[in-house]
Amino acid sequence: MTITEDRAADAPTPEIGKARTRKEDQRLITGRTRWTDNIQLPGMLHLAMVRSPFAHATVTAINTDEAKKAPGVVGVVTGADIKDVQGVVANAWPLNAEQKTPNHLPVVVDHVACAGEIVAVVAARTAAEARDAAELVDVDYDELPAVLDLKEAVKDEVLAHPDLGTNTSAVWTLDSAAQGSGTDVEDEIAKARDGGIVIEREFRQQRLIPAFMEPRSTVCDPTGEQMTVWTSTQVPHILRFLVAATTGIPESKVRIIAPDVGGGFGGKLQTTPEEFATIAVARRLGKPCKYTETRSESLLSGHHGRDQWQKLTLAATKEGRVTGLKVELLADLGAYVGVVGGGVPVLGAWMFNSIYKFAAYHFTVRTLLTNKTWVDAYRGAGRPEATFAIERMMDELAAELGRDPLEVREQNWITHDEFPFTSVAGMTYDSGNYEAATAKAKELFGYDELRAEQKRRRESNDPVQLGIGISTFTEMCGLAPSRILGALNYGAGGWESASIRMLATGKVEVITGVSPHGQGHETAWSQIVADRLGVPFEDVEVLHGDTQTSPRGMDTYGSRSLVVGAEAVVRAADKVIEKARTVAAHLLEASVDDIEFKAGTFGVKGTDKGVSMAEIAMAAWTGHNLPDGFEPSIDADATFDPDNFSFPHGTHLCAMEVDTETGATTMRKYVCVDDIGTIINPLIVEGQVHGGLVQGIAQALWEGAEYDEQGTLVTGSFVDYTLPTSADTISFITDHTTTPATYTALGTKGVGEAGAIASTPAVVNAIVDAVRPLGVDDILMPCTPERVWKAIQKGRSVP
Ligand code: MCN
Repeated sequence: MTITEDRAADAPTPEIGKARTRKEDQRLITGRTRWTDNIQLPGMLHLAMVRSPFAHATVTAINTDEAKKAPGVVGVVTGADIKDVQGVVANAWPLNAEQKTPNHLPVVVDHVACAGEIVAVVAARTAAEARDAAELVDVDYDELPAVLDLKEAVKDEVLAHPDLGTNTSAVWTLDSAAQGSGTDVEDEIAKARDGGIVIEREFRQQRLIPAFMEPRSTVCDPTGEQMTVWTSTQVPHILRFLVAATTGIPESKVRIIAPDVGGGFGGKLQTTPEEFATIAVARRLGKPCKYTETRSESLLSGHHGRDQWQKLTLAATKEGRVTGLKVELLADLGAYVGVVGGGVPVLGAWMFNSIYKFAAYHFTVRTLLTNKTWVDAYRGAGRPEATFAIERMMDELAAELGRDPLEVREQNWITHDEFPFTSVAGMTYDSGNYEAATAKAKELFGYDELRAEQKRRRESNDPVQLGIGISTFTEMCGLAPSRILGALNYGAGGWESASIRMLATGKVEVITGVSPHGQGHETAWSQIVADRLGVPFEDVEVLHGDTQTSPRGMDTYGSRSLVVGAEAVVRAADKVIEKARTVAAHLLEASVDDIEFKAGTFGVKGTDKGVSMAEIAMAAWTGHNLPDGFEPSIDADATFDPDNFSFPHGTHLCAMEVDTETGATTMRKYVCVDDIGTIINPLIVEGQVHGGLVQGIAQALWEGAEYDEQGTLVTGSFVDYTLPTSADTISFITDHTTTPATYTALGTKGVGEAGAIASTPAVVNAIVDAVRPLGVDDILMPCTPERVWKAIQKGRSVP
């Protein structure tokens, strides 16, 4: 598709690049919006879920008599009652045809595979009555042995789903020699064992919980011709498809609305048991129903993230050139295979090689079922895990060589003159400049000065040691392209859609297929359209998140909205310009070829004659004076499916002080220089980066979901699950370099996950760097003072 060259981007004060405050914030932060839980419908019932306290059990009997008699109760529904109509919680990314995928019923009939599974639903006039009555539902369970540990799960001695006969869901491999993108990794490792360097390490990616601000909530109104579902989701379009596909309700009779959604971080890209259960119960009772989870339910039964054991073997020459990397993963899926499920570790498969040039690469993941809450995407999904592992390995290599870790990275990274570059994993990176981002980060950080201070502290045996952590990263986001997703067995496309309606008053309505949940799309999309069409920013209205107004879309995840969704908007805008040009030529009595478009006005070249976009919109609306045969509309629709993923990159540097007597860690300085190509709104980008950084740092220092031996989530509230606040972090120094993407009109790259992907290894590398002279070469995350202290004691005791 050709992009209109003479678009209005050279308007007097371009909107793109302006740090505008977000137009949506006014309603979001002053309580003037409607979250799902605010929705009230006449005669609406409230639901409460009866959840299994056991991790693995057979349900032998359910007695609902007492609950049915409780005040306000209208119905109590069990899994058996809705067995054939409740649909299934789908897995949209089977890794291969052999994948074992347990049937995931929203309300279980007889088999409970993790604590928190729904065994019955109570519907009552108020939420309090529903919750009280849920306590009266009497469920008999026969407890079964539970498998809770990944390394135990591999042995298949205890099965999470006995009917499957194994805990292994799938094994998936990428091999550079097999696919022709590199040499054989075993050969490179063998060569390195004979005169080079081989580093073997095992890292743990602990289980995390995507703790969004707004707990999940769903309202279903089944009473009209068309069923309407309001839900706090990232994926209204995918949900509409899966509800239709698994319940038999035609897609045309399902309207899904994601009103303003208070965060998701990947946690709301799941189509949830609670959504399906609410729909099934509402249909059975014939009344609108609402279910809103408590925070504890959210932590227990919203999907979790990460949870992998990672075994890496890195081969290098004795001069420090990396030659091969072998990655073996065990990935915990929990009790079921989620919507993306096993695809999460696979998304990381192309990123373990990161910004480096290796000769050989091999990646294998074994996805395993256990009796814990299911695991799916959490901010970064697969890429933070990969970045963590390779960045830790680069530090280990530097330590082995006794060299500066930045210098070793520089020796191995792709240089800016080598782009486009096809990596050993087989991805083609379109553009990047790792040297520039690193040079800027080093300067902002005061790298040499901090290294000098570190040396002084080491030499003086200061009890507080200083460590410097590095993370030079790239990531792969902007999910599309559809063809590649298809080749990977992903069940949906990656394209995105947009429509632009030019209203008679000169205002512009933009309909986008992506569905924001805190990212500020309304503002950024308005900036893009204002520039493109030369209309005032304030005149642009962005509509999203309702499958009726926006019938086509693939929704928001994988930092895809700008690079795919907004590119579709650009293409729709360019179609509007071309239609308007024809009308302008007619009105100005000139040839179309003589019409030029600048800053919202169509003019005749070499004259001062012109007509504005708003005047053309009015002319198209009245239809009074249009060219012969011209449809009276300059509106346009477009769909965009890019040829490549988006590859943002950056360099993060972190200084940590570690008290070697107590294990306490303190962040001293954090610098991040990201390169996300063209920046649409620097203020939004700053917010995205800050949020991501805090989440990544939290994985390194504080967060971790823990289960006891019975499979009970012991970090089931914010008392036990340490979610940081701004008071726990320091002021970050952020900056950027700009290397535009080459395959999009705007040249943008995604940013929504970058901070979370890059920051975890920077922090852990810094802590390990601080205490390496004490014999420490790794610390399990989260690096609590206790773990750091124990690692120091162990390091000191190792000769
Ligand atoms: N942006 C920009 N210039 C760029 C890149 C991005 O101005 N070069 C702006 C975009 O216009 C958009 C925002 O930054 O307003 C994020 O854009 P993008 O990188 O396209 O990411 P998405 O909009 O697709 O958002 C998804 C991403 C993901 S995957 C997670 S997880 C995440 C995140 O966004 N969850 C979030 N950011 C979040 N922010 C909030 N507040 N809440 C969440 O749950």
